[in-house]
Amino acid sequence: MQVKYTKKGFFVNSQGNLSILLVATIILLFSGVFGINPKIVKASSTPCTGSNCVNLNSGTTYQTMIGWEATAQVGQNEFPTDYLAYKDQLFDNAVNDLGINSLRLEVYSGTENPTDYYTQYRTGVIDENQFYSSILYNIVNDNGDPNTINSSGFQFSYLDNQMDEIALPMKTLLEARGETLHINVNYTDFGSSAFEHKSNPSEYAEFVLATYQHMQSAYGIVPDTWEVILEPDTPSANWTPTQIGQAIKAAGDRLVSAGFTPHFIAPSVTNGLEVASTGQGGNDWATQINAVSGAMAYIDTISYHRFVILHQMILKRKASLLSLLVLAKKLLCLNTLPLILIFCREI
Ligand SMILES: [Ca+2]
Ligand SMILES: [Ca+2]
Repeated sequence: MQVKYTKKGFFVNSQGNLSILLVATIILLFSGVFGINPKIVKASSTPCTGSNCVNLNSGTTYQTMIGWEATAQVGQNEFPTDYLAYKDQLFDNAVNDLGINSLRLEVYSGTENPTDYYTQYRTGVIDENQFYSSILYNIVNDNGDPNTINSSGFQFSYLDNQMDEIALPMKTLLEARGETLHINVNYTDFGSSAFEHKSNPSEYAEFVLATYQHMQSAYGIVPDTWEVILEPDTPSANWTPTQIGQAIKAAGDRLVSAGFTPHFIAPSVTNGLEVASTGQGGNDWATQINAVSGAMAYIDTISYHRFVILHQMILKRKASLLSLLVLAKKLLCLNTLPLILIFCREI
């Protein structure tokens, strides 16, 4: 596999930069894990004209990337023995070669449950299908009072696994480079249950606070950012923009009352065209969230997923999106390839 690029010629944009990173990701996977050694070829004088070329113009700047994020999964659940053989090399490549400096740690909605099903899964009491099919998003309320946390009603073993197995090793590697690890905790809810956080903003707020307090007591670390709900526009998640806004307002207020500083990310929809008034996609998530009084003040980053290609939106910035970005501060986008997710953080 080869990548060719020149210092002069066409232009550089986020798509071009991403192409380099994603190809580099493939190199990571197939050279670090499987022993293949592809080469990156840099042609400095003659613009590359092939269909697989990326030409850079260092005189033109578009977005400023402030970080690269990956999901905190390296096969530790599916291959609990095998992954031990490659994890150190993988972390080293991710930090020192790719430049990954942010992790998305997922906390599933069924974390609020009196039973620790993740530990049952990892110890063989239940199998993978049982864990992922019906248990993951089955929320059982800790008690009848959203203002009183019953700690035995929350099971953070999966979050702890991501911290222990991935975040802490990468944090150490980044600090050795003089950098810091950004921890983005992402609430996931791809299933329905009799009790729902999305229908009870004060209960969602309790869940967020319980997670912050657990991480603080267990690791002395709190989330740098909290991604409110992953892909709410999917049929299995099925959150509305108003529900997200109400959850943000309640959780933000609750965190502030407890002495934390909220930095929320939303709406994390699968179709970026629905983020703002683009005239496509049929929804207007960020604008409707903004309509909930007090919600936008807690949003640090507007997010979307690039399952729908957004060249026009990315390069030219729709005016409505621009106005929201002024209210928020950053943009988080997700790009996908089979096997791996890469996120870009930009100002
Ligand atoms: Ca509760
Ligand atoms: Ca409670």
